[in-house]
Amino acid sequence: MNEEQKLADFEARIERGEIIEPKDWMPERYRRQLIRMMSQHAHSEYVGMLPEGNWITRAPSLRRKMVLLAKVQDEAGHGLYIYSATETLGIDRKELLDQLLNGTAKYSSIFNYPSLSWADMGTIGWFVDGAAIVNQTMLAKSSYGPYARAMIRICKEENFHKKQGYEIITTLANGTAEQKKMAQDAVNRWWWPSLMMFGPTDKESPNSAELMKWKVKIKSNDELRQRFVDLTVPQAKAVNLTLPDPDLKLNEETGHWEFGHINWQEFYNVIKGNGPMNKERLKARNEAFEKGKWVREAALAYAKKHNN
Ligand code: BYC
Repeated sequence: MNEEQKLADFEARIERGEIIEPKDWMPERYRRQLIRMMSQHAHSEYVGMLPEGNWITRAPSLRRKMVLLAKVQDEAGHGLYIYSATETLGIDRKELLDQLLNGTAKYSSIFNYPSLSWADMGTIGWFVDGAAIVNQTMLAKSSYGPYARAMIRICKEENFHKKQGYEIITTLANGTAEQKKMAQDAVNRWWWPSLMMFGPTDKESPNSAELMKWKVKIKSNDELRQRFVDLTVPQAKAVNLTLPDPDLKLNEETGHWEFGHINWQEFYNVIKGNGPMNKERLKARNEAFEKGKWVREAALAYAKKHNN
């Protein structure tokens, strides 16, 4: 088969809903798009440990500390699954990590915001993991097998994460006036950045058309953002917290919650590296990498000794 026939064959497979596996023929562009998206996702999990890691030593009880510790550890695991899945596309993890550590790779905008109070642990689980579930439930049906399979397990764990976050928020929202204020303040700060997690509007999204044609993404950025809003508004009402958007209103005809204008200038500013915490996040990851050098060397030496 020539290249044209191979492409037609590949697209026919996608059309039939077949799953593409690492050794199957794929267009170079499909491979590159997956490496881009999956590595950004792996980096997000890896950097995403930092805002919550910041509160492990200050959790208000032993139970909360154990749960948060387990959650942050899960995020590291998610990073590992997705780095491994990305390696099936013929790229080395070391190269991907280098790109993260030297600041040339992207990771989710959301992790460039600071976690200022204990209530942020609730809001991150509720909003950030909640948004991730909406996005990743779709990605579990993605056309690339290793990515889709990683998403199934990740989504199961994210469901626990979301519940632990909502539980923290429910406790605070039903607590003292001060606790309720703390919960509301966290909701006010994390709401808009959470909506930005889904990426630019469909009109402004350069990659969506190609990714949807090849069923890497099954739903568009705007469709997923809307689903997240529709799911979250009733949850906020149930705990008597207000979402910081005066334009939120239910459209009785469509059944969807309409929402106000997203500050896209802020989004682009954050993904260009100028968000409130971009520099600190990269610094923390670089320091951790340096501090872990002796562990990597020891592990390699051990493996060498015992494999010989
Ligand atoms: N942040 O054409 P578009 C977690 C970039 S972690 C930064 O729409 P696409 C968790 C985009 O990359 C889970 N950059 O792109 C962990 C592109 O730039 P390049 C995080 C963003 O790929 C710890 C440009 O903007 N989830 O759950 O079609 C604790 C144009 O965008 C963002 C994932 O990573 C953003 N928010 O769609 C708690 C999901 N949005 O590459 C929780 C996997 C867009 O052309 N990724 N950009 O230079 C995806 O689903 C898709 O890649 C996106 C973007 C929806 C994010």
